[in-house]
Amino acid sequence: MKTFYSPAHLEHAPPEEFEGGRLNPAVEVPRRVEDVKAEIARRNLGPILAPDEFGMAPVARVHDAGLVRFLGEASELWRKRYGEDAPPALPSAWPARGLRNRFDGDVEARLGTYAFDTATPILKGTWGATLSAVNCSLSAAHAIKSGERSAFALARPPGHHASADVFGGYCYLNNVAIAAQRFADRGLKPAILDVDYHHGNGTQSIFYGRGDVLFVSIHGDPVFAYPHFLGFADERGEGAGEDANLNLPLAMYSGWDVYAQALATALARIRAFGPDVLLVSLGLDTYEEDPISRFKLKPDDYLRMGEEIAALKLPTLFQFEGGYNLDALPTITANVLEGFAAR
Ligand code: OKP
Ligand code: ZN
Repeated sequence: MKTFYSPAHLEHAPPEEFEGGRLNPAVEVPRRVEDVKAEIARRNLGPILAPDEFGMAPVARVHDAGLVRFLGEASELWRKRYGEDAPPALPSAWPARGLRNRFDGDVEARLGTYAFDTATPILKGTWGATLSAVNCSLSAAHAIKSGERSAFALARPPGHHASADVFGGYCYLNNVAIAAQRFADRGLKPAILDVDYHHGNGTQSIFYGRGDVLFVSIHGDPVFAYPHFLGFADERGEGAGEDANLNLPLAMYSGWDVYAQALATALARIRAFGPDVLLVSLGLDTYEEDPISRFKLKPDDYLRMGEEIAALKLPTLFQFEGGYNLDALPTITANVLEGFAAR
């Protein structure tokens, strides 16, 4: 399997994150991708390639122009205002109910308008890293269109929490959605399977009104899990997208027995949709010792996950998303890819 990787992600290194009202060290860090890359090389899972440049047109197919412009200029505006050595840009106020969204405001106003949480700081290198991640996804899509059975976009920041015009959840642009749209624009019918512990609210919202892209997600029930405000089972799509959205929220501490059943349901729905290509939002934060999540998957379960996905016999793009146990992350990520390749 070809893996696409760019070192540009190293320039996006958030120092810290609010958690439980306190500042903790960040978990979405460069080492995640660096160590997975090393494991892929160690296990000889295939070539690790630099992405091609695809420019902004594929991004504009998914994202709002105002969000894209803001992400591109936010760091500079922030540092002009607060100084070159200012901490990363974060919102401090949001246009909640009764207030006005302002798409043309200053950097403080637009941080509130475009961001939905405080977990997603904008640093000097954030935009470059974000674009490199998109290019990895598009390169993986291109490899699959050229006949590869599978490809892995090993990139960060992740993307599945970013919607057309809102960023958050460590995500700025939605890598997997941009790749799925690319397939759709080339006449292929995509299905997206999101196995990250957190619901892919951004991906869901991008395709919610569309019947040409299926979105299926298995995740911690938003009753207790981030992102809190989307991901419930009654969200089934709307209009032309009715029944093209399937959420499978699971209870706290779910292990492989429960998870495997949900995965079987997800795969059956994907099969029934009859897609030409599968995109997997591959979050590895379902692991039993993930520091921010509460599922109980074990290392060998990820081999099974890869095998089950392979049984669909679809060209498959794996998109790296979450997963924060740095000791286990290389092993469990490579296990999915190896399980897939073995079938
Ligand atoms: C990104 B991905 C709550 C902190 C929430 C954000 C989690 C983002 C997960 N106090 N932190 O889906 O792995
Ligand atoms: Zn996650």
